[in-house]
Amino acid sequence: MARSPEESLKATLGRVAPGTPLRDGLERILRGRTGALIVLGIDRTIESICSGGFDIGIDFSPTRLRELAKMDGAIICDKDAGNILRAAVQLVPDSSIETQESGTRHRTAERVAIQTGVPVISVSQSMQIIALYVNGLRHVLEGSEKVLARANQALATLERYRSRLDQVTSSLSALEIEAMVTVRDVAVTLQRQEMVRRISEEISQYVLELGEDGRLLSLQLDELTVGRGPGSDVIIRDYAGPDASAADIEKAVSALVNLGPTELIDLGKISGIVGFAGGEANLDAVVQPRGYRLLSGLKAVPKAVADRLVDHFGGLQFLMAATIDDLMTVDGIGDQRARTVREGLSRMAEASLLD
Ligand code: 3AT
Ligand code: 3AT
Ligand code: MN
Repeated sequence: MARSPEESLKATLGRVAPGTPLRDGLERILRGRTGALIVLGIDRTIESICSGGFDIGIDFSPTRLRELAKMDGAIICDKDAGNILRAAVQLVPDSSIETQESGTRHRTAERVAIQTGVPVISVSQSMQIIALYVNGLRHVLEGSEKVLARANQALATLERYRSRLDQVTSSLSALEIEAMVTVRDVAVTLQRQEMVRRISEEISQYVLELGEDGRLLSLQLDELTVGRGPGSDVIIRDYAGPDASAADIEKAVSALVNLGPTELIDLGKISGIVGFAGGEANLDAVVQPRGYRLLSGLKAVPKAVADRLVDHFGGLQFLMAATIDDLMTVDGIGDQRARTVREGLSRMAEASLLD
């Protein structure tokens, strides 16, 4: 399973988070002003670029790491920094790999990370910073106060985005029941979904990065993400048309996720991802949902049954109009379930009238 550089960076951030022995060791090195070059993992490629040094093979401890960092050269740990395997190693990565860094320690760190895919940590003696190199990414570790300040700002943003998302989502539900949804309503809801997803993602990275200093933040994030309801995939499925396959939906979701920040403002672009033609000019066209999202709100209706209902009736409007007898003609819908669906849909219709 190949991970993206961003995912590998996140995993590494977790390993060096405050509260871990590795972070403790790195802080000690920083305070001792010796600097260090630490490789997190060993494989064939790493072996092949190691020269000199000596085998150690002891349990990891912060003080051991700090003592070994007094020597020149790199320290090799295993992937989870449970053991220190080697020290005083000269690393000889491929010198044709481009690097933006200047000092030999940092040039080496960047090249080794790119060449091997194994995370490398540098503690700079001259600049007093700890940096992670993961594939082509570089991330400077900051103190928890700084990260928390940024995280709290993001949290306030999430709070605003979340309340706006709740607004557009309940308005979409009401419009769906009244059969008055426009392409714009769908695009705006997806846009808001994605904005909330992005900022939540950013905060969960801070949570990882903060380790034991991020517990409160993690609770706050949980609180702001509960009850978010179905994701973008369900909305897209509602509007992508009956011929869209699961793979099509997946592709659309990843297109949404990969939109640049300015593209995400463009509702025409988002409507195109769902499969609506005409872009910007077509935003006021009225469209009908299949009904997956609203049905997913009925706890007593399993997904497979909801799928069959939508397949059978072809759209939310027909479902809303269906009698209990109509509903019972669908496979897997008995008397009991038909009533539950009927009542559920009626309740939603009433709720939308009250809004
Ligand atoms: P000292 O006795 O400490 O001066 P050393 O052999 O222990 O020498 P270090 O590993 O302490 O060497 O490295 C000291 C500096 O030498 C670090 C770097 O700026 C420079 N240096 C080492 N290897 C190279 C290299 N291959 N190319 C350019 N500069 C290098
Ligand atoms: P500082 O910011 O000064 O800590 P730097 O990138 O300027 O880092 P230097 O050239 O000053 O790096 O080298 C500092 C030490 O880094 C010297 C040596 O212990 C270690 N180092 C540098 N290159 C390698 C390498 N290829 N393998 C192992 N250790 C290295
Ligand atoms: Mn230097």
